[in-house]
Amino acid sequence: MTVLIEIKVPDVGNVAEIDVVEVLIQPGDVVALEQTVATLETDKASMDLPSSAAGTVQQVYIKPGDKVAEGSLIATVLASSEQVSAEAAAQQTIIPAETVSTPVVEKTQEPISLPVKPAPEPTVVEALQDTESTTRKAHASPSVRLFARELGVDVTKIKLGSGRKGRILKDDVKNFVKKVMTEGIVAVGAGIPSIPAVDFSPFGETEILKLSKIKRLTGQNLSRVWLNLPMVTYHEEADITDMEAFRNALNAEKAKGELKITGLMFIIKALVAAMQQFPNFNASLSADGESLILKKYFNIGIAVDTPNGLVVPVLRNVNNKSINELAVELAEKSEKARLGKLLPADMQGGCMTISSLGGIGGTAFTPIVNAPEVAILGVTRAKMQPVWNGKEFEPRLMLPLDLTYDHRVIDGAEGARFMAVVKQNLSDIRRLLL
Ligand code: CAO
Repeated sequence: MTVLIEIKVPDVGNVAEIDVVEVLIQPGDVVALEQTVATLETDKASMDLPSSAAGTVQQVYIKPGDKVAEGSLIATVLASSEQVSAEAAAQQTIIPAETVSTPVVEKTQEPISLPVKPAPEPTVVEALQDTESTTRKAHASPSVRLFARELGVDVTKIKLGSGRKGRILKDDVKNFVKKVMTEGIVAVGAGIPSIPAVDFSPFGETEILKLSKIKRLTGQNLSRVWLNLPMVTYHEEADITDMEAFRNALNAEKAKGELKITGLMFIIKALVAAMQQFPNFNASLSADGESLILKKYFNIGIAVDTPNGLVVPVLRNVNNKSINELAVELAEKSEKARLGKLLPADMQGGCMTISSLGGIGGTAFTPIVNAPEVAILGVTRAKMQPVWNGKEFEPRLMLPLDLTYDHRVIDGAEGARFMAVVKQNLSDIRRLLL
C-alpha cells in the first residue's frame, strides 16, 4: 500500500521556539529512511531532523528562518507502507495516499509566530552534547560542522558565512580549505599540534569501528573542557560504616522485588547539603570570566554508563526530595538513558555532577568537570579498612571520594573544606537533618 507520511517536529523537551536553519529536501526528491531533511536549532542545541520514511517528497512546509514547535508539519513523503519507521507508524502520521490529493508543488506555510520564552540556563546536556559552543557562535548547522570536522576545519576560523545572518554553509568551508591550501594558513585549534595518523597494518590485522554519536560528542566536549579549565582533583575518604548499616537495615525492610537503596542516594544528599554551605560550588563562571553566577536551586547530574557511551541525566531539586524518591527517579532515568530514550530536557540544568564507579570498583580517579559546572564528585568502591581509633585498629568501611574543581573558581583550601563537610555528612548522616 502507498501511504503519505507526515514528517513532524518531534518532542525535543520543553522548548517553545525552534528555528529552521536549513531545509535539505524539495518536492520530488527521493529520500531514504533516517535521511536528514532539515536542520533545526533551539537556543541551546541543533538537531538534524530525520525522515521517518523512504519515498518521494510531496510537499515541504518550511523554509530557512521559519519558527516551528513540537508537532509542526515539516514535509510529506509518499512511501510504500513497508518503508516507514516504527515511530511514524506509532505516531499515526500515516495517511493512505489514495485518500489525499498531493500535488507535487513547493508550498511554504506561513512562519508560525510563537511567544519567545527566556532561554533556560546553560546546562549539563549542553556541556556534554553541544560539541563546540564556539562553533555554535560561528552559526553553522550540524551537517556543516560535521563536514568541516571531516576536513579538519575549525569553523570558528571562518569569520562570516555567506548564508542568512552570516551562517556558514558548506561552500564557505570549501572556500576556506582552498584559501588554506593556497595561502598556507595552518588550521590547528589553539596552536596544538594534532596527533598524526598511523598506518597500523604493518603490525597486524585491524578493524574500523565507528564511534557512536554520544561518544564523539562527549569526546569533543571533554577535550574542550580539558583545554579550557585549570582542574585540580582532591582525594578524600569517608567512613560510611554507620551509613551502610542503616542502608542495609532499610533494604532488609523492603519487600522482595522492591527497589533497593544504594549508597549513591546518601552521597547525593551529603553533596547537596555541602553545596548549601558552600555556594561557590553551586555556580558557573560567566562567559567573560568576570563574575560568578550563583544558583539557588540544587540539581545534580548523575553520570550513567550506557552501551552508547556516557550520558548525564539530571535529578532536579534534590534538596526537596527524599532518599526513596531519589532512588526511584534515578532508576527511571538511568533505565531511560540505557535505552537511549532520554530527552534533552532530562539532561539540562545540572549544578554539579556525580560520577560513581563504585558499583564496578576502583580506589581513585580524576573525573573531568562537566562545564559550565565548577566541580564534579567521583566515587569509587568502598572498602573495609583498619582505622586507628586512638587505642586500636578498628574495621571501618571507607568510601573513596575524588573532587575535581575548576581552580579559577574554587581555591584549594575551599575544596578541602567542602570535602570535609561531605565526609562529615556521610560519616554521620544525622547531620543531613540539620
Ligand atoms: N562501594 C561499594 N559498592 C557500591 C558502591 C561503592 N561506592 N557504589 C555502588 N555499589 C554497589 C551497589 O550497592 C550495588 O550493590 P548490590 O548489587 O549489592 O545492590 C552495586 O554496587 C551496583 O550499583 P549500581 O551501579 O547499579 O547503582 P548506583 O546507584 O551505585 O549507581 C549509576 C547508579 C547509574 C550511577 C551506575 O549504574 C552507573 O552507570 N555508573 C557508571 C558511571 C560512569 O560511567 N562514570 C564514569 C564517568 S567518567 O567516564
